[in-house]
Amino acid sequence: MSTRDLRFAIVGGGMAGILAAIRLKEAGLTDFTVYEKADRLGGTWRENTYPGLTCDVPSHLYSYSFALNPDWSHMYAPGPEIQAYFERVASEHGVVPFVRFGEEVVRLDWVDGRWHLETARGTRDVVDVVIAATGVLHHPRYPDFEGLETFGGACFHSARWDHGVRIDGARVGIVGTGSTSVQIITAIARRVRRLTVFQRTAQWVMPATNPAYTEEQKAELRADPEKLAALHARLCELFDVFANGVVDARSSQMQMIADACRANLEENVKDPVLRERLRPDYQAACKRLIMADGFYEAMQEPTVELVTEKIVRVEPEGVRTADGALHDLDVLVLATGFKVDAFMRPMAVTGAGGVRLEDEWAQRPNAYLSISIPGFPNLFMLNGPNGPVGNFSLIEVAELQFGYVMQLVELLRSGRCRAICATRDAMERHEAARVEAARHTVWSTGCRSWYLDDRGVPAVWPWPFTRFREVMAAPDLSAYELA
Ligand code: N01
Repeated sequence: MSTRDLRFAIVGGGMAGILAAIRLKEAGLTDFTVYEKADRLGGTWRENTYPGLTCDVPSHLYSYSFALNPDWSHMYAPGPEIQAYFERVASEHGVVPFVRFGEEVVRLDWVDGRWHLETARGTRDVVDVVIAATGVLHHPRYPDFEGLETFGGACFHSARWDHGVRIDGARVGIVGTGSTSVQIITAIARRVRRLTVFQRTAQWVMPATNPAYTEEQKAELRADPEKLAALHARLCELFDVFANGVVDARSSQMQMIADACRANLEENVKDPVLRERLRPDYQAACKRLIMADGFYEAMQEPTVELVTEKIVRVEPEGVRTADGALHDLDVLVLATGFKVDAFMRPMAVTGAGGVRLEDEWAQRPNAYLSISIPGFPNLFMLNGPNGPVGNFSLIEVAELQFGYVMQLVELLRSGRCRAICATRDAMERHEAARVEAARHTVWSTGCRSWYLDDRGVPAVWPWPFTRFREVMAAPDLSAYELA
């Protein structure tokens, strides 16, 4: 068997795309291009620039295992620092020359055993393998409020923050109370004239203080890479405990989280009326758990008003709620989340025999182990559908997935096969087991959240994270069709 030279396209230059590029280079597979639609790397950390943006996963965990960073400023690093980290790592690992910026991939066609790629600018490429690293929380979801377009002030989505708009001293409204909104509220409550928080569903909030690392601590980690690695490993273990707990709604970890959230609410919201309005009626961690420092304090600022009446429409002057009240606003921030089922769409992808991804995913997106779609050979997704999401590091998830993908790539490179993709049977068996297991997770305990698919099934990895590690360690080739 002779080895084969492979050409790769990596779609997306965020955390996972940078990772894929670094790993391919390390493996000596340097015939690749990273197609990035924007003019900078960084993905979600490039797109989100809202005030208060912080990673709610500890920084020493939210780092590439091969590029640990002794210089994180805080336990939970601010967004711009994370963006700088990704750009620095990409630059230090020589990724940038492989990137074509301003190139949005719009088409992928599997023709005669290779992927034919086309970008919005008309650039064409023909590659053997595509790595889709297009992110999950990528496409903003806008609410369909009547009259939204008539609003007379500034209005934007949290992921499209308009820094030209003055917040200081303004009357600001914010729709939503997810992780994003909580960070924005905490950051701007004292800067605005008035902040009106439109809450559809109350949230459990896990207190998470965010101490800065001292210069001595940073110097110590810088001087001792083993200590830095041990810190990363310790956090991985700690988060495993959490990740293993969420898959059993009655686990002791979930009970501890529920107790901590309840105590946070009871002890930190003084006004009993406000406290009840902020009290959720579902189990903690059913929605993505909010980790926050100072949110309840912000909600009790005299500038902040909590509105729980339903929004009925937006008018030129502000937001009208079901009780008839008009909330006058200068700025309206839509922290309303993301379309989480798009993945690599709207890219038009046509696989073997002319099957279109749009049709394959007509009901909902799916892939064997979140990575490979039957009928779409040599196309591998990172952070694809139904994978581990939640309050842990998507970097570790992507690293494990890419280690798995590289083993499939090795089959192509070594000449064992020319095309590989999961079988439909393997995907369907996996999906049936996944749906059954998902029923016992905390995400199924009765709340609305972005984890749930159109059937109300959590679109996540429903088993312990340790099992995910085991499955990612080596592909079961009986689940694949090799051609
Ligand atoms: O979005 P969300 P997010 N009318 O979907 C409300 C990650 N993240 O941007 O709960 C009124 O969680 C909606 O209400 P309800 C993290 O994974 C990470 O906050 O559906 N309200 C909800 O309150 C997170 O989970 C970091 O009833 C409407 C909010 O908008 C994910 O991003 C930081 C509405 C949307 O919450 C998404 O968080 C920040 C409507 N029509 C975010 N439509 C890190 O630190 C929606 N809402 C890594």
